[in-house]
Amino acid sequence: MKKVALIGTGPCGLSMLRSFEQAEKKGHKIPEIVAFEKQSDWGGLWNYTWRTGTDEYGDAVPNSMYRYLWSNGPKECLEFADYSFDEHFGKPIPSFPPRAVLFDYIIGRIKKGNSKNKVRFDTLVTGVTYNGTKFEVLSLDKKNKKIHKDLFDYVVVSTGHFSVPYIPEYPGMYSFPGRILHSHDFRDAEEFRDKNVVVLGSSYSAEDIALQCHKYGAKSVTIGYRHNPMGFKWPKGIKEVFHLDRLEGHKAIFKDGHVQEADAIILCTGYLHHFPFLSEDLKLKTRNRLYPPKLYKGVVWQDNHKLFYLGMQDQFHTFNMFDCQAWFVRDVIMEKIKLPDKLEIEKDINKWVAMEENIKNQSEMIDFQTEYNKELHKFSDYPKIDFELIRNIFKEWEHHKVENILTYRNKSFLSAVTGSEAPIHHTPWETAMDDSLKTFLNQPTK
Ligand code: FAD
Ligand code: NA7
Repeated sequence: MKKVALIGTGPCGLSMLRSFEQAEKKGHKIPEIVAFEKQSDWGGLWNYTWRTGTDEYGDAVPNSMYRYLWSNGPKECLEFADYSFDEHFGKPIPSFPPRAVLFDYIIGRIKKGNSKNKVRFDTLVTGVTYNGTKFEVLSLDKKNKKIHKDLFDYVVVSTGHFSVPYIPEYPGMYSFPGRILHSHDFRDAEEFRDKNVVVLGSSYSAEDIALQCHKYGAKSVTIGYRHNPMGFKWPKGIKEVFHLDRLEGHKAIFKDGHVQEADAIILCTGYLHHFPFLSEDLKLKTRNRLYPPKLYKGVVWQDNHKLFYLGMQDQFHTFNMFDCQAWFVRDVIMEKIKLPDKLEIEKDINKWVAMEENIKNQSEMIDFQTEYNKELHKFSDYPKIDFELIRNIFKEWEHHKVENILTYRNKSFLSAVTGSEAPIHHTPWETAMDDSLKTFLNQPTK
């Protein structure tokens, strides 16, 4: 029997487990799957921890999510085609749920089956090499401090790429008298109440952490962008200025001459694709982009077709894209999808990379990833889902953000899976301080 190693059980790993489970339900014989998860539970980034730095075993904490994190995109864009929000919660829920609600949803689908017994928890994969016919996988059982060596026919890497922070240094950091942290270690905006906060970066983390700090009472938030400002209509108390030049004592001095007193610097400077466990010939090397090179259909390693990566793209689409990827990979492993020859593979990769390199704006980024998702979807029996509606929802969401960055999360959309309409949440996001599942779901009926 073929053996598959699945590394990581965040949303991508769970999509992989679900895809095999669905094939088995339809009567197909599936390979043996061993999933490795370095945390004590599944769910990846959505499995919140207060910890930063290292865990109780000295292993790096992968989590980058924080308290009060609400979905930054409409839930209708990430809904599973085979398990709707309506099915999970028994009723339509608002479009922008907090983290705990999305965690419940992700886990809800996989909990229904018996995939958990395929997972070795608290187990860190420390080495993967290919010997010409098989992959040798070394793993560390963190609890019992035992190293295991197993052989596999296939390896699926689903270890995420928002766990290892990219931390630049600016002059003056060495002697800055306040706190300097990366968004990876940001856990609670309450810490910055009444503080002057400087946020560096101009992408999703910078946007959301600036808003969080503002919402929870920071005295001021100054965002320093390096290339392009986000340019939203920021509320009073948040401003966006050009590129940090240096810190002098408590002062943050920007290249546009702006000077700001700062108590804390939060580096929202992104993450590294980091695979210390993979041998060089198997290692994906990329920045955060929509089509990392060397991956056929975004998932099959060009140099070894028995190695797969899930979710390595920059992400507009998430959970249903991970599903489309997992269903595709499953069918390659189960030989239902036949890969074309090397030349065809190279041509296909080059086509997508070239298309990505021609993208000029956010709207085209949404179009690109929607087309990619539609392309993958064609190959497998992943259930029907209206990607055209999702494309339009993403574009509307972008407009809502431009209109008012504080209120975009109060909007509602139609499900691309069930067609049902999300209710408007009972409390506007700006004033909703309690992000618990109980409070969120306590929606008065119409
Ligand atoms: P992860 O969720 O990172 O899971 C990877 C798993 O692999 C982890 O469980 C980890 O423990 C495990 N692992 C890593 N290395 C090893 C190893 N060597 N051995 C064994 N196990 C290992 N997406 C949205 O759709 N909506 C949002 O609102 C949203 N907000 C976000 C906010 C933040 C701050 C961040 C960082 C990301 C956000 N995302 C959001 C995107 C997020 O990347 C995806 O939702 C999703 O978590 C990606 O899933 P994944 O399985 O690829 O990776
Ligand atoms: P991203 O989206 O990869 O963005 C990284 C940001 O960091 C980006 O704006 C970069 O600006 C900026 N950056 C990188 N290096 C620097 C330096 N040296 N100085 C200033 N700014 C810098 O990561 P995020 O964390 O925002 O988002 C990741 C995920 O988390 C995402 O999926 C969200 O859903 C949540 P640049 O444009 O290169 O100037």
